[in-house]
Amino acid sequence: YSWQFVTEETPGQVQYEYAVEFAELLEEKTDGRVSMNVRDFGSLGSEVDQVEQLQQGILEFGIISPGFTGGLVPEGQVFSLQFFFPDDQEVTQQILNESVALNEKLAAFYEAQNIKPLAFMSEGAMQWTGNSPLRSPDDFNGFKMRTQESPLMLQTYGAYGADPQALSWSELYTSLDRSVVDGQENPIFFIQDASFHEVQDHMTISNHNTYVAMVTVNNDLYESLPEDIQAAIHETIDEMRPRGFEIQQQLNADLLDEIKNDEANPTEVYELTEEERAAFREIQEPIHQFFRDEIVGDEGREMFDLLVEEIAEYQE
Ligand code: 6CS
Repeated sequence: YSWQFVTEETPGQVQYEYAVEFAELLEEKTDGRVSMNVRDFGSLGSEVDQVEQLQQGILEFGIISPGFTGGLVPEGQVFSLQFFFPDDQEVTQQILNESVALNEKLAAFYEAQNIKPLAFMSEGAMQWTGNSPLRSPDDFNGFKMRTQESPLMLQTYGAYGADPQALSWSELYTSLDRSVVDGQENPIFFIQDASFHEVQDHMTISNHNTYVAMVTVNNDLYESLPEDIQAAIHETIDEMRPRGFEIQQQLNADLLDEIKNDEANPTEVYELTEEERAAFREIQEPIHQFFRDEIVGDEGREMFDLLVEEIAEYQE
């Protein structure tokens, strides 16, 4: 088997580093029956183009962000909800690993689109950057916020009074530089590695969401594989779980220091207090309910209700 593995990121970033280690481990476990080619982001088009190629089986494996499948699998927009998963990244990763709502129910919605999620991984807590300070919901009034292609994500920023706009990240540096947009959200490692801090004056440690990506395989391909290869894929996924977490933790910690110490590109880093976060949370909570009641159907509601129960259990 000779497979292409695409990610939405470049060398030195979480998805890419994960994919390289995953590929090596799977090749080793299958004694070379599988060979994987990790592709660089960009050569195959945008994040959305990659999802389509994965659906068609032109690409076999991919790491994709649910934010780029909002139209295709509305249920996946659960990851666009702010202040929904626990702040504690380890607890959230444990939920991502073990949740039946996500690994069975949400996975089935993707499988219906010929994409099989094998794992959900945190790339770290999300932070805001802007060309002006972002400390209260009012600061978002009229703010041109860049988001991924998810209708619900646009709505979460609309609720703060922002003027959100969906873009591929390949266009984001230039768009920030030229003030086509005023700000964006991402985990710290990505803000530094994509150099967004060079064209933004402020960074807010808001921890308003966890950046979740999915490790996926084309479903038809997966179903056609012999059992021993399927088993090797799942073993690789399981062994990579702690590695994925370590990769993001390390990169997020190291690159925060890089941003703070970058004298050529000064960025004011401000950490929201719990009280300040509460003002944002209050605006987002009705959107959790809106997702449940208006965005998804009956099966999506079952998934959501189960996930809410699971989160409550893990938080205890
Ligand atoms: O902001 C984005 O769209 C990109 N952010 C991350 C952390 N990974 C890939 C994604 O396309």
